[in-house]
Amino acid sequence: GEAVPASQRGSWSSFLKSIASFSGDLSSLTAPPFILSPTSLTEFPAYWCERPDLFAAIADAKEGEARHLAVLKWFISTLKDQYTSRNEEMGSEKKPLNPVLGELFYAQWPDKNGRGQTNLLVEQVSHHPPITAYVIENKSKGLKLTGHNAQKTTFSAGAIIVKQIGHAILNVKGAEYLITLPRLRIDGLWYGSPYIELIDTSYIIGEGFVSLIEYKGKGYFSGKSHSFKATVTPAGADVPAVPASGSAGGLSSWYGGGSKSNSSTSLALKEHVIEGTWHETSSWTKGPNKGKFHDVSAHKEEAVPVGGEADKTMGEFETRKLWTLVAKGIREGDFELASKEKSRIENDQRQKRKDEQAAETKWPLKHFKHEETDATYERLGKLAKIIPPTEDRYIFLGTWPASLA
Ligand code: 0T9
Repeated sequence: GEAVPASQRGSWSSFLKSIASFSGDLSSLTAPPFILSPTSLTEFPAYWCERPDLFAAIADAKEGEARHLAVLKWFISTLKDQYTSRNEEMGSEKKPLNPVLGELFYAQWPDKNGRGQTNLLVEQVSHHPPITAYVIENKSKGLKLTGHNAQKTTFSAGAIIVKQIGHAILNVKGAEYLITLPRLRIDGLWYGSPYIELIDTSYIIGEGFVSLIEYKGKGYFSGKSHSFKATVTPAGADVPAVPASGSAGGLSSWYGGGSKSNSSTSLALKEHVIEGTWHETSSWTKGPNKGKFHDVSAHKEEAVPVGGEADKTMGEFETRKLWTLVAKGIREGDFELASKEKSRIENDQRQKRKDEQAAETKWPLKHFKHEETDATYERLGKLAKIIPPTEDRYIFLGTWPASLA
């Protein structure tokens, strides 16, 4: 691979071999230094809110259809940060730090121009497999996003396929939305410059409407990278059934004549279709609205503000404190420091688990309570026949740290 430093070629190719012969939790595989990111996965939920004005705009939209479309617009606007920002900042996708159980991340986007203050709280609620729970709240706007994330990875035709497990529930002044997550395909591994393409489908369901979002990349029917097509229909209309586990199912219908939209008459009139690229621009292509739907770059990105004064008050388990020296080592090319510190953290974790076992106790979650089912997921998921019919959830206990007051 061209992006692989000469001295790390051997370790990169053995890393690729171990990925290829391995399915499940990639986070624990040891990767060569050039591909390491100094950022822990606990920071990733911040991507949901790097355009706080668009998040706040949801609350200002009229309830029902207009608000559903505002949710869709905000959702699309988060994808660029979620899936292309490491490439832009570090030259390629990198392997994030694997959070420890109980790792925390707190942050806040201040009020500006009447958009209200937005708080973020993240807790690593499982280590093996890694599961991250989060809540993002803009109280003055009546907005609250609660969710959790895990991944199942497989290797196929030289690429890593990442199935996202988990979902998010958005609460807007009492109205609830279910948000499911797209699949990822990580390509460019051979060359040592991995990048993400989104594939398959995801849903937004709420306030009587269903958005089915289909993703495809370059090369599919000569499409552009990072393409999507969102079909918004009233719930109860004939939502195109997409096999949850199939790979091309959602895409084959893309140019396939659109039988779904002809199926019902009065409801079809209410259908909106939006097409474009999720990292740049998209337009209305069907339905009452014409022209531009969204231009992501028109909304300023605000990286999550952390550090500074907050540093002094940070607890041992807050991600930026916990990983300080590992991150420093990675940033400065001091991999001896990075790996020494990483081992220290991992040994400490092993000891904690041993002690807990001996005492027959379990690490207590600080901010969330785990439940096996999610009634909101079930109720809204039914409207689009989502598979699986239920998922577990992490309920936020409601206590914010004083630093975010
Ligand atoms: C939730 C997001 C998720 C987390 C990351 C797959 C991945 C871990 C999960 C899904 C966020 O909302 C969105 C963005 C990026 C996803 C990561 C990309 C990635 O490569 C890692 C996996 C675990 C790896 O580190 C694979 C090995 C690496 C060498 C390839 C770059």
